Amino acid sequence: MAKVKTIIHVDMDAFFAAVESRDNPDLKGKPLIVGAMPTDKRGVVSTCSYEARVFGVRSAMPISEAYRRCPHAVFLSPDIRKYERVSRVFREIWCSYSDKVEYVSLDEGYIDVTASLSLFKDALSIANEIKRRTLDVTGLTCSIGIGYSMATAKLASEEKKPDGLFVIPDEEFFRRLVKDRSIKVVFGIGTKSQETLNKAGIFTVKDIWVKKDKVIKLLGNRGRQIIELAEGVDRREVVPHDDADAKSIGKEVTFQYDTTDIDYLKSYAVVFARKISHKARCLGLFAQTVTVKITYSDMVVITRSKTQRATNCFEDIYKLAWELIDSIDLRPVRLVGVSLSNFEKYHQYTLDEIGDKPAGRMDETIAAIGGKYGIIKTGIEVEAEHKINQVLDSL
Ligand code: TTP
Ligand code: MG
Repeated sequence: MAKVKTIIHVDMDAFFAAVESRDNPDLKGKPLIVGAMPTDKRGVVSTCSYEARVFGVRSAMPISEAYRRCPHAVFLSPDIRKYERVSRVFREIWCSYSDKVEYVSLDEGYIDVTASLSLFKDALSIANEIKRRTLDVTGLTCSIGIGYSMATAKLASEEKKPDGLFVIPDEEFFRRLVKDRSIKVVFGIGTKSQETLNKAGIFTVKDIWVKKDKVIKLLGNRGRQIIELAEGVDRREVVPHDDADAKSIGKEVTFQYDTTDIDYLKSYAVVFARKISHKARCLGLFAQTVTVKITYSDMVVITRSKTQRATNCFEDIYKLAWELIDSIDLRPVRLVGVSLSNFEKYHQYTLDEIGDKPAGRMDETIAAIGGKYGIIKTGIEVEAEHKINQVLDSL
């Protein structure tokens, strides 16, 4: 039998908004919306204070809708650099309890404390200590979940938000807790799968348990995973990101049919650049080297790299990847990948990065208000996705 794990999931409360009201006491207790400005037609809400949530304002909502619901709120633009600095401080606290810490985003992470329990009283004491130390050092509150798996720890941290602490000790407790809840509490069920399952009459977690065949028929192998998660089984391990030891961050795709269409390859480079730029930013990493990997139809693999001033900026990454793709021998390609490596440990911000360089600022704003969530896209990304869809439709 697998060893029982104890996992802690930490999620800061109203993170961007909490940092802003910490730094400006006039904002305390007020509805505060961090994101685009109300005059910005295409912008969205990054996050808002719990006072604004009372009016129905939510992350990712169009800013115009947020303004309609809560016109008296204070609207602020995100200051990602500041949030990255704060994040580094509380991540250090997490790391003092285990060397198995996985960061999911700037404000969220998993700590596997299984091996640390002999050093500390129990998981509850660790969680309480993390909450107290985080508040002392950063002035911010967080919500913590303790579970026997990553999925249950995450679910637990959402139970008592804000400033919450909740424990899901075992499978039996989990099953009792979620039995009659909407299927969206199951890790891995997004809006699309929810719609598909709802259409087939599957609304609650219990429905998944009793209609397993239907779930598998509708979602295939992913359906099998979802059934396991709905039953409280999650085999994932916490994968520590050791910033100093991170070797590379990359994404690649193997095509169904080989291609010689260079614009198709470049379109994937754009999509990958956004993803790896976001991940590098979350980890506070700046890469000196961008690499493009190509596997040709005859399985010959080539890599082309370029080393330059360290960056994690989307625009720098895709432009370098494009240069590298332009330099390859164009014959049928089976796989394309883009990766970052050679990370600089202590990055000295340049004036361009701190200041008004339009590309950098745009990149930062997109990362803040939806890059990760795919809500806001630059023109180049829209074009790239269009190209990819065109090719996929023609297959
Ligand atoms: P979340 O942890 O999802 O939200 P939150 O910390 O603001 O609030 P909660 O108390 O419910 O945890 O996201 C963390 C930060 O990520 C959030 O402060 C802003 C940013 N974010 C976006 O920029 N866009 C989004 O759509 C979401 C969900 C978050
Ligand atoms: Mg949060």
